[in-house]
Amino acid sequence: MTISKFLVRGMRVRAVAAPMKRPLATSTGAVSVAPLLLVDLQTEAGIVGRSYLFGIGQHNLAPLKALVEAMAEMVKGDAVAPFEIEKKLRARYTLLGVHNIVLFTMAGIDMAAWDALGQALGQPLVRLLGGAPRPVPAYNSKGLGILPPRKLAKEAEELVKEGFWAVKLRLGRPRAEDDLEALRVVKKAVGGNVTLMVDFNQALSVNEALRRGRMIDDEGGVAWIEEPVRADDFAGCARVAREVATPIQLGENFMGPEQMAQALAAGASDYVMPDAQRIGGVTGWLRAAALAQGAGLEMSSHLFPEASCHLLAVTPTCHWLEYVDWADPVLEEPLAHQVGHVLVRERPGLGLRWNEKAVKRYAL
Ligand code: SMN
Ligand code: MG
Repeated sequence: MTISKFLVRGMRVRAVAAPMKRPLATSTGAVSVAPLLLVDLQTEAGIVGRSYLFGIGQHNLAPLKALVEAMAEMVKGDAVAPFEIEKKLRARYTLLGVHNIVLFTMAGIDMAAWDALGQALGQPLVRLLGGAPRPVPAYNSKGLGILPPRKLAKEAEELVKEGFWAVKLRLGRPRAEDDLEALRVVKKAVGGNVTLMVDFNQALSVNEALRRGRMIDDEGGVAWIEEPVRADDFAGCARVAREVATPIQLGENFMGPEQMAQALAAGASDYVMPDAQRIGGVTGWLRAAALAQGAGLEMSSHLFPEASCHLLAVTPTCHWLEYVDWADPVLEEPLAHQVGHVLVRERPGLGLRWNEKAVKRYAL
């Protein structure tokens, strides 16, 4: 098959609710099943490119599905060339605004297109991007939500026992003392050799973030403080980043590389962790990785570990992969991890294949 004649035929989109072994409560909402939209980009050559989108809530999957189907009509018959598809869709959506679910949908199509290319060329995404498969340092992010201290200690031990040297604790309880207690309990449970991140999920005012940030500085041993205040309050984030010694981490809510550039210009964050769905898929990630390189900032990933491991492997300032197993119930071959690392495999493209029986069972 010639790549120049490799054309989009259509998109098949299915909504599933994948069960989660450990529901995750954050300060601003809980996730107890993983609402996923499975995107199959069908090509005229018969190859199917696959990706998934994470809806956060099940009610978000219907509008996402409608958008994927609308965009599928726009790119029908076009070459499977992700940069060209991005340019076309951005132009078509400029008047509406390339944000939020419009951007997520574009990212889903982008990732599926890159996956199709990888399959057509028989290469894993990491090789398509000029890199080589290698283990990527990962933290176990499947648990440690807003839980009572007794449950936290047990869960922290379990997450480490699964074979990781880093975990992330969610904070943002109404009382700072309760966050401090949770932090102490988890630190004690995992011991000094385990890297510990904390995530406020935007729960705090700037003043409260300064107070709790100093509290965490005094306590010590925290690798980063994630999203202490509203994620798009770059001035507020910058103030917290300046005045708190522990590094501030932002990124899961960067809506495309353009917004990440604004955050960096404002000095809003010490580290960055884009989300493949919000940053604009593989294409958006590549641009974001160059921004992080230019700013000299360590770059981690948010969710989407299957795509993120390829992307981090070609990211100049690669830091940590956020490991979750939330898509595993619908995957033929879930991502493998070993001694604190996720392994990038030699499977073509992103390496996603659906377990069709499971897809049927969890269909919405
Ligand atoms: C998070 C975001 C979205 C869903 C679950 C958890 C959290 C993280 O902010 O960084 O893992
Ligand atoms: Mg987070």
